[in-house]
Amino acid sequence: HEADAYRTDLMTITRFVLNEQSKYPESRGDFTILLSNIVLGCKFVCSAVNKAGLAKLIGLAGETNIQGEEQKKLDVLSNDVFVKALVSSGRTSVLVSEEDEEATLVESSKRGKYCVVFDPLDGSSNIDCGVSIGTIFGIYTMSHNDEPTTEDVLKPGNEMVAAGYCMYGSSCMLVLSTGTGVNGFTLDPSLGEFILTHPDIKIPKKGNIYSVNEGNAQNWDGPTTKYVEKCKFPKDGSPAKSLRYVGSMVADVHRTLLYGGIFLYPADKKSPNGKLRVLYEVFPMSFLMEQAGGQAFTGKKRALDLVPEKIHERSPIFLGSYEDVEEIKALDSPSS
Ligand code: AHM
Ligand code: MG
Repeated sequence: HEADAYRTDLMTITRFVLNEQSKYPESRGDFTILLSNIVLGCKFVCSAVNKAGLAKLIGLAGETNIQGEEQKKLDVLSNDVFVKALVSSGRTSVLVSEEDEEATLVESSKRGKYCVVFDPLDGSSNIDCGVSIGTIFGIYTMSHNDEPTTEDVLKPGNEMVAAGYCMYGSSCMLVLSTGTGVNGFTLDPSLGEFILTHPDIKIPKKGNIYSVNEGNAQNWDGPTTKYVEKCKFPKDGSPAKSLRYVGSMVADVHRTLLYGGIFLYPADKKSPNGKLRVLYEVFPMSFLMEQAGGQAFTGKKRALDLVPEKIHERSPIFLGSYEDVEEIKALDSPSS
């Protein structure tokens, strides 16, 4: 038998989602249209990120461009692309972006039944040195047909209908859950299509990696300190865990999802609510973790049960392999 040089049955992300939606007779393809606009945003950002270093080299990203206009920074540019793609999809009513202080309430002629919360380009400290960064998104449905308001997205994460992220790394990968498991798609740059490469991702029950900014250790609370100490000096004869920390949530969570282990951004004396944002960082990643068989905990409760009061609210987060998070829960409230 000759090994096939080319796979001939390509499961693109669009085909995959269409298949999934066809299980619901009431589905009218709205979600597929919404998702294809998110995918468009991801492809744009991927291409911009790949050219970022080069653009500088050939003088495209100086202070001003040839037309004398100021060049937008990559995160601002990414935000503009996502907002425009989502509004023009005609399927959204409320958008919340990390880049915009206020929620975007979509004008009536372009409204649809979804609300999207997103961080268009997360991992800002890694942009200029070419280390992996990503886009994170979560999707809610509108629960009424009246005027949309910011309150329409101030809902617990367990009400999200879908969540995902796109990682701009050594390859460009989109990981998605619509509430029935987690699937990973890799961008084939020559086709410009995301192809299913990681069907039904399950996180290992237990891992041997912990991921945290240990530079903050002097400000941690007792339980967080105790847990990390246990990772390094286990007393039960188990091997010490390895430390991996990129400083891009998407990269750190992606590795945790595939290899197992735990990612934590705890509260500390300086940031009593941690650093990461509930709506578009903590919720989507927690949704994916649970869908992959892991857990996500705030230090006090299940992360998806949080009810945000403000769109840019923060929360401590401990997420990853089921058993590793179980250990954190056993140390009473790490972040209280
Ligand atoms: P950003 O939205 O400004 O990029 O910050 C979020 C990022 C996450 O990707 C990452 O997990 C975290 O900040 C790292 O923070 P720190 O540098 O404090 O370790
Ligand atoms: Mg961010």
